[in-house]
Amino acid sequence: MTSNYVSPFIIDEPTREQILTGTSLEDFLENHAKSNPGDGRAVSDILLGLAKCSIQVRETINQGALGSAFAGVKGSTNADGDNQKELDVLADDNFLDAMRSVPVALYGSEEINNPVLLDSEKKYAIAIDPLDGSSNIDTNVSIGTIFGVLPVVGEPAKNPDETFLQPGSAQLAAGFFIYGPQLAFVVSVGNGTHIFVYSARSGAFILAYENIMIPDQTNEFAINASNHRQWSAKQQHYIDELLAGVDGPRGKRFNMRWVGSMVADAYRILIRGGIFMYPGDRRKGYSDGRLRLVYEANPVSMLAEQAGGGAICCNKDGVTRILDIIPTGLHQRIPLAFGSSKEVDCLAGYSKKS
Ligand code: AHM
Ligand code: MG
Repeated sequence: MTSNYVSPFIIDEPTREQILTGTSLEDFLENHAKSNPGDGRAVSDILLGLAKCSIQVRETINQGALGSAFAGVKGSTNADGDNQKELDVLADDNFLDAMRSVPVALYGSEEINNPVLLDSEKKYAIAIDPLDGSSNIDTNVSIGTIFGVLPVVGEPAKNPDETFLQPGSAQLAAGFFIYGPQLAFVVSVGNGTHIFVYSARSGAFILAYENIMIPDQTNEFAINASNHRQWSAKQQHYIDELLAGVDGPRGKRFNMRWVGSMVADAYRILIRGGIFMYPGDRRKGYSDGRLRLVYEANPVSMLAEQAGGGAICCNKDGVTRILDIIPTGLHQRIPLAFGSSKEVDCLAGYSKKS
């Protein structure tokens, strides 16, 4: 049977990829290495190692329920008591292996209780959540990998924890991969936040947004509103005033989005603004929220700040910039809010009110 059907997806015009400058991640990192004689080369090698691994992880994710990695719950729990899925563990194994061939001394992961010593002679450490949003794995919703790169301090073989107890401001680089409709890499090496999109056509990550800036104002918020009754009075008051819309004190309607994968909510906020919150609440084990300081809050806070946004912790002690907090443990949780700078300031104002 013959058909005259012509796919609308086959086009002769240049794609946006061809029109873009065509800067690949490799070019970008080579430039970073050359212009930063100190840590630049090592950081670039680590980022490239992570990026290559993300392509493998993405291939596994793309198989979905047809692949063996979607077999479901592995029957074990991670350091925080969450059920581990096959894919959580597989992603962790893949990234751990990838870090063996780059200058990483220590690997601190959500999926492993204690940091893993890879090579005590190396000078860098990686803090990673290999699969963020893992409750979305089976639901075909975006998930991701989020990480920060730290300089090693002290003696990694004797006291591996010490390196991970540095504040987020010590991060040399941070980023996340998002396994969504596109495979994208959001990264900062301390000079802005940039977004690379993976091109299957060229087999490379291509710079799609250079120096992305989060709009400073927003009318969109992200929070798991089902926890409303468990929040502090100040947190409830802030959200209630957003929900009051044009008739309330904020005088405008706010929209809500909650993916349940922080990386996906963060990507949306980078693209069009918004505020993300996971505050502490009264549920058992949730007094400091759900997100982990060292490998979730710190990387996303560096990316938000480098994109002109804000990132704070609001709790009973007041308001603190996330990147200034000295961690007490690799798996420590922290109440987290980040996003459009004026909205983050506004939330801080509510948290300070008596
Ligand atoms: P995870 O690292 O175990 O996937 O947990 C972190 C995730 C975030 O990606 C997301 O923002 C949050 O947990 C969702 O929590 P909840 O299910 O309470 O809405
Ligand atoms: Mg996870």
